[in-house]
Parts: sequence; C-alpha cells; structure tokens
Amino acid sequence: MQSLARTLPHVLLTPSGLLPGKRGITRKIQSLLSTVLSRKMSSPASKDQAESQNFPFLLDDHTVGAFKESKTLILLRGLPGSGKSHLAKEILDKYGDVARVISADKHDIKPAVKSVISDEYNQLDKTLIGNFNKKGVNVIVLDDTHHDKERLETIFDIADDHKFTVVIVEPKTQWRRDCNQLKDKSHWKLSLEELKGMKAPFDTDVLPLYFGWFLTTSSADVLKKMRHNFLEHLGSLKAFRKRAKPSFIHDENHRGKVDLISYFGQKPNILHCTTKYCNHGTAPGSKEYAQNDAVKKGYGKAFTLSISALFVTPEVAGARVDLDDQQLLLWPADAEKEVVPTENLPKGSRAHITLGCAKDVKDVQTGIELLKIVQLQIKGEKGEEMGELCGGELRYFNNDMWVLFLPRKVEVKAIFCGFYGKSKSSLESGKKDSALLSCTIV
Ligand code: 2AM
Repeated sequence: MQSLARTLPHVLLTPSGLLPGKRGITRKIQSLLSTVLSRKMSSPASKDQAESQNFPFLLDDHTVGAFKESKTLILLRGLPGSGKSHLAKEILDKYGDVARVISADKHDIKPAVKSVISDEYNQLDKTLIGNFNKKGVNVIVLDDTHHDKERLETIFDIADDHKFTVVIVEPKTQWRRDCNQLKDKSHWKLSLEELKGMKAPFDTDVLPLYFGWFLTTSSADVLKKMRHNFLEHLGSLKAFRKRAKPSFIHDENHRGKVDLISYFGQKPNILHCTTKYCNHGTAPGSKEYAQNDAVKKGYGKAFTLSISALFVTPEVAGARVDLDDQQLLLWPADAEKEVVPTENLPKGSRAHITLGCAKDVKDVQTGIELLKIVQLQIKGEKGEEMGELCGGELRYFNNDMWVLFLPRKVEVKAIFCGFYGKSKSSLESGKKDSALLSCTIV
C-alpha cells in the first residue's frame, strides 16, 4: 500500500482506506487503483521483467519516436539464456512494422566460445543486409551472444556501410552473468564450462570509436538542406567571393561563384555531435567516461539538440550546438581544455556537428575552429556585418571565418550512442586498424 500511496494523491488515502468522495471521483480512483494493482500483480516475473524492459527505447516516447524515424541496429549482447530473445520480442511488440528481429538461434547457430564463420553465419549476414536495404525497416534487432571480437567487427562494418547507427544492449536480468542459472535457461543445453568460456568478454565494455548524438534520418535531412542552402548562397555572395582568395580559391584567375559544396566534399556518414572520442578505449579518460552514470543512463536515449549558428572556415563547415543542462551531463569536463589548455572556456562551447571538411582536413578540426570563434567572441569581437543570408545574420571574423547566426535555434532530434566502426582515416590510408584492438574480448 505504501508504494500505492506514492502513485495516488495522498489526501485521498487514509490508513483505513479511501476517503468517501464524490461518486465520479471515487470511480476514477477505483479504476486507477485497479490499473495500478493489475500492473503490479499481473505478471509473475514482474520485477525481472520490469528490470529487463528498463530501456529508454521501450519506455520513453520521445526516444521511441526518434528510433522510428532513424536507422538503428539494436545489437543484443549477452550469454545464452540471459534474456535477449525476451527483450527482442519486447522491441518487436513496441515497434511493429518498422522493426525486424534477426536471431542467431533461428539460423541454427549454436553459441560457441569462438564463433566460426559458418554457412549459417553467412546466411544470417545475408538476411541482415537484406533488411538493411528494405524500405521502411528502421529498427533491426540482432539477437546473438556477440561475445566474439571479430564477429562484432564484421557487424559494425556492415552497419556502417548501410548507414545504420548501432546501439549495443545487454539484458538487465539479475542472472545474466550467473553461469549456474544460465545453464538451465538456454535451450542449447550448454555445459557450465562452455558458458564460463564465453563469460570473460562481458566483463569489459565494448567501447566505441566515439560517443555522441546521432541525428535521426529526418533531422539529418533538415540539416543537410540547411548545409546545402548555406554553402550555395555563401559561395555566390559577392562579399565572400571577394575574400575567397587565397584561402578558399588558389586559382588567381577564378571568377564567379565559389563551389563550396565540392570544396567541403568530405562528409560524415551519419551527422552527429561527438561527445567523447574514445578510440575504442585507448583515448585518455574513455573508460571513465563510459562508466559515468549519466552516460550509462543516457545511452540509447533520444535528445533534442539546438543549433544556433552555422560556420565556415577554409578547413571546415560546421553547425554550433547549444547544449542544455541535461546534455551537459554527457559532456566531458575536459573537452574544451583538450583544445585550449590555457583558458577556461565555457563547458559545451566545443559542441558542434561537422557538416563537411576540405580536402585532407580531419573532422576533429571542426571543434578546434569553433573554439577559435568562441575565443574571439569572449574577447568581445562581434565580427564584421555581412548582411542577411538564408534568413540569418552573416558575420565575418578574422582568418576567413564566416558565421551565420540563425534567426531562431533549429531543433534536431538525435540518439545518444556510439560509433563502433573503424576510423575512416585509417581506411583511406589502406591501414585496416583492428576496431576493438584495446578490448579484452576473446
Ligand atoms: P567531429 O565530431 O568534430 O566531427 C571520428 O573521427 C569522429 O570523432 C569525428 O566525428 C571527429 O570529430 C571525432 N574526433 C576525432 N578525433 C577526435 C579527437 N582527438 N578528439 C575529439 N573528437 C575527435
């Protein structure tokens, strides 16, 4: 009754029961009471089930909406019998037609300490790719143990190729690491030794290349349109063309419009705002960041980010993101100091979305360029007024930095999770880094 008292307005409850009230109100209370009671009593394993369902993509409407309009691979991970298939079913029930579950069990793949590349796995990958390519399928749930490092790398590569964001989820059941209990829960009838042999990888987090907010497909479309209009109009602007040499244009004889869309031809696969670069666990502070309570709670949750300005320098094109208090909890304390160690810049002032990079420029440069602008603003520089552009106010700062202050903040939806694939620069140079080199995964 005590927990009910918290659910119902306390003035209506006495130690002996409900106070008499108007009939309508009493009926409402009775119905509320029965809903609460049935919720509390209907499921026999209610505690375990509630635990295993405690994920934002099941409970939080904003997140459910964001998943429905994104392309997400929910990678279920855990020992056989830990509750993955139950969770997969919950997700399917929640998302209906936009979701698909692909299960290793259904492909007759018996969990083994070392996942061998078998015909069954080849078939599973074909099914996975088929679903990645299916129109209207936005949430794919992959139900397998995912303890094997090489297997994970294969999946991350396939997801990246198909522009799907990966969210790694482990069931929260109490017995998920208890081999004695698991032995009787999995239909594969694995021995205690087999289960113990698979357990070690679950003691270590799979750390991404970077954590961040990944824009939903519809929000990314909005921002891509803004990027296109901004670069198109800026490149045509007389004042810009006058100042474009030699920073943006090296050809002395160039006349007319500057093609900034081709100039910033290197673009991220999925538009995102990086919070913490982890390099799969080797970057300083990445393990601590992953353990942070806000990071754990926020993982797999949707947020609304506010974009206040777009900017262009000879190196990069980016969008400035204004973080709110909740979002700042996910922002590393040293993110600004990493770039400008000598100053105390406001927390979150490096937050941005890379829209494009010039040839041979690395995407990390966008945050560095943004902090140059922030430093000038802190010194009181307002930039030279360049008139109105795309409805916003264009200003020119020293060193060929152009900032478009938007008339009102543009809100974009984004899911907080990780990017687990390989670093693009290592792919371009032909060096295929092992994405999970640092993880102690078997
Ligand atoms: P970005 O967020 O500015 O685009 C992979 O390279 C991603 O991690 C990119 O999104 C990139 O920057 C970010 N990144 C790369 N190296 C980084 C570093 N040393 N510190 C912070 N972010 C980095």
